[in-house]
Amino acid sequence: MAFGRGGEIRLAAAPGRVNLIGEHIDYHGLPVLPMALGRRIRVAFRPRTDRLIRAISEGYGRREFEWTSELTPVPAGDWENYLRAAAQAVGGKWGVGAGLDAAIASDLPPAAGLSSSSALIVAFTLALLRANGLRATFEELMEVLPEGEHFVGTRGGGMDHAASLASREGCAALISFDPLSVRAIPIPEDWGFLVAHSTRTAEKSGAVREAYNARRRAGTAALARLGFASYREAVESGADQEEQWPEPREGKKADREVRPTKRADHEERWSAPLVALERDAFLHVTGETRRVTAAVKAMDCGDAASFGRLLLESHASLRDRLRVSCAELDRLVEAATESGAAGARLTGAGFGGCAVIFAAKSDLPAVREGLMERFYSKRAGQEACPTIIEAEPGPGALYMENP
Ligand code: NG1
Repeated sequence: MAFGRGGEIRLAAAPGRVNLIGEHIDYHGLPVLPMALGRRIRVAFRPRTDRLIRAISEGYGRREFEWTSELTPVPAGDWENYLRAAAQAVGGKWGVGAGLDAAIASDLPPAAGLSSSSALIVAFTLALLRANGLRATFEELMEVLPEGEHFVGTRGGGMDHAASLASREGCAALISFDPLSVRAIPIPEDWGFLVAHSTRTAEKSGAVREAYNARRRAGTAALARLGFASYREAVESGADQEEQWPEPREGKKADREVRPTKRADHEERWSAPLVALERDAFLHVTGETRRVTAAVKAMDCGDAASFGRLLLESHASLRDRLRVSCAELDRLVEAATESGAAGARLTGAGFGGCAVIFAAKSDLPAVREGLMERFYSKRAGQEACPTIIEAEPGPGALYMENP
């Protein structure tokens, strides 16, 4: 090991995930449908007797810090923040313990919408716990992990951690947050998924962070202005479907106000105008929630056509309503359907990164070829090394036999 010989080396690992459907809704407490990948972050570690945490990762260099109860972040973009987030999460709930020496390896591409950063936090958290002889339940881990991610600067939801921890092999994970639960939905054997990179990098610890947080704020503001206690209540009320939602009029997009028409029993609710981004965030969130329910039904009964259509609808809503897509992702999704995919959509926060592409397993080679021809060959320099991964549903960290 990089930090000298001796002592027993132990292992912890956590997989990345791809979200199949349910985008930008986990942070509003709504159910989502990701699956864990066979690809993972692996941590080989050796417990120490002091509080020093030392880690090395190929391509990212070596870091070390003293584990204390009041860790603060180092400058944004430094990978040490993920280690600190894990130490802070463990320290906050179980107390500061013994540190460790760790070597980290990964076969997950970074900044690709596959949640490599959450996988790193999950794997490092498990390493710290194991180094200190602690066992944590899924619920306990979910109390601290999403919060730990805020330490890095993103106000994300809990989807990535839940999927990385509690997915089952061969299954998608229907994750509900209120109350927390994970239901394994078997993926039909003949369904296949590709994850393809758009060639635009979405570096979430950088500029995209504010755009992501703004979507979250707009959705929350819309809910409050409309007087709903939660999105679940808004979806159940059917308000998004029954009311008239006029398109915004002339003017600067973000400032335009829209006022849904009043319904007798909702007079109060509609008296507050929404700006366009709030309206659109509200409609995306409610629509996406319905699509998740429909997608689970489609998966349960092997209805590939409906599942594919729902993915395309999700992409259109992320592009037109939430405005988190980009030209490359839009083109990639189109190229996928032109190549025979049943559906495709951006996955993860968007603003670049990857699309998830759904097709019959037997069609995957043709879809891959079509993407080369229609998408990657048109992008200078990308033809040589396009990032297309076949996403096979693997087990979460809590169910792995060999980390
Ligand atoms: P990505 O971009 O894959 O890390 C982020 C959030 C998720 C979720 C999606 C959008 C973090 C760690 N992850 O995923 O919780 O909100 O965006 O659906 O912030």
